[in-house]
This record gives sequence, structure tokens and C-alpha cells, in this order.
Amino acid sequence: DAGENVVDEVAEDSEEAKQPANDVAGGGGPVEGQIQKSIVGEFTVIEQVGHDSSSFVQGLSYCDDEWLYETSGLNGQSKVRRIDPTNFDVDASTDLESQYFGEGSTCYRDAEGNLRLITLTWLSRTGFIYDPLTLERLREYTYETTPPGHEGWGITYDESNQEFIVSDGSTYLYFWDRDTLAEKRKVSVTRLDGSMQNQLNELEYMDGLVCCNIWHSDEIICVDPMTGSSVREYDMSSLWPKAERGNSENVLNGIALGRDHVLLTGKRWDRMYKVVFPDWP
Ligand code: DDQ
Ligand code: CA
Repeated sequence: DAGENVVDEVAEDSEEAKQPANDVAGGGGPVEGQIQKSIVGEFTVIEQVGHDSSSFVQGLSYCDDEWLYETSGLNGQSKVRRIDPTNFDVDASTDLESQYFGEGSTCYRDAEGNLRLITLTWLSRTGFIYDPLTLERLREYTYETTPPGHEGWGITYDESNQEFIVSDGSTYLYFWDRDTLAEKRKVSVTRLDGSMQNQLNELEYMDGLVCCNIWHSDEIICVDPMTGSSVREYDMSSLWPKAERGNSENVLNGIALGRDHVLLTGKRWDRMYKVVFPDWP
């Protein structure tokens, strides 16, 4: 599968992958006949804050900068948590029934202007909508992503188009109508080097792009939602050294756009990182 090969290639060739964009272009432009490597963008960590290292993070999003929501997975341990962004303490929490493996989530406003939190589960094709202020479960819904998906991975919200953007482990991003949850369209994701990319996990809509972290890699790629083409790619492997993460499943898997930073964390990470991107937006 082309997508997996690219992830392996970047991981094995991390020195080259870490070169900033101007180094790639600096030596007189790309050598003819060679595939140009991904342009890897720069970021700065401005603060680290604590995080519950038992939480198998699957979704992270801010809600009007007032609250932060985190959904977590593993059967019997899946939760929806409300976190206070002034001190990053868990303020409220509710459990999923043990048959569900919690996945991505995002805050949004519904047609009446009410704040809502929509969530996915991994293999149950079932999601839930919560009142984020009370964590009351208001609604259960079922979904099918088109083949070969049928899984729930990441979800984020595009307010200008009033649509959710959903991933399922395939190369596709799916666009769901906010009110009906019907799939309006889908787009296949392509990397800067032209290869297809699957395993799109946690998502965050930022400045007109859909940023996706790639499962089992420390990469975040930001994709034009109209074309599926990646236009920004980031190697976040310097955040939390893989050697310190213990289990190899403890990968980066949380992206939340705040007012003045992007918050990043991962599955069973003991901290979260406030990050800024110097050349973006
Ligand atoms: N997904 O997040 C990629 C959609 C699913 C991940 C499922 C990983 C299960 C691994 C459990 C390992 C526990 C040590
Ligand atoms: Ca997110």
C-alpha cells in the first residue's frame, strides 16, 4: 500500500525528513529525476502542561476557548472529559459503556446555536452527541463510512461550511452535513511527494486546512479539503521521545486549535504541548 510505504520511508529517513523547507530548496532546487521530499514545517513549543497518563487520547478540541474536551479509547476505559484550560485539570468526566472504544470528537454549534460535542467509536459504527456543559448524552447515532472504512477514527468541524470532516483509517476524508450527519462527499488524501496517505487519525480544522495526524507516526499533515492535497507537513517526533513513551501504541493523537496556540498530546502521554507555528497562519 503506497500510503504505508511513505510513512515507513519518512520514519527511516528522519534526518532528511527533518530538513527545513529552505534547505530542500537551497541547493539549487530539486535534482531532476528525484522525487522531492516532503517540506517539513517549523513549530515552537511555548508551554508544557500536565496530562493524565492513563488516558488513551483519541480526540481533542477546544469549545469557544472556555473548555477543552478530550475523548479516550480502550474498551472499559473510554471517557469523555471536560478540561479547564486555565489549569488543565479534569473538571468533569463521563464513561462510555464497555462495548464502546471511544474515538475522535469535536465541539460545534448546532442549527439553534447550542454548543454540542459529537463523538465517534472505533468499530461500533455508533456515535454520541453530548451537551458539553453538562456532559449529558443527548443523542446516539449510527454511521457508515463508504468502503473500505466502516470505522470511526477522527472528526473535526468546519464552521464556515457547517460540516464535519471524518476519517476512518482509509485514505479518505468524509464530509458530513452538520444537521443530518449525511455524507456529502469524500476526498482522497495525497502527500506533498504525490503518494496516497491512509491511517488519518485525529483531525483538526485550522485556517481552511484539515490537519491530520498519521497513526503510528509523529507526522501531522494539513490538507486542502477541496483537493485532498497536503500543503503543510510537520514532523512532531521531537515533542515526546519515542523511547520514553513505553508502549509503542502511545502515539501522538490529539490536536486542538486554541486562540493563541495549538495544543498537542498523545495516547497515555503525561503532558500536553502548547505549540505555535511561526509561519502560519
Ligand atoms: N485507532 O485509533 C487507530 C483508530 C485505533 C487504535 C487501536 C489501538 C488498540 C491498541 C490497544 C493496545 C493497548 C496496549
Ligand atoms: Ca481535534
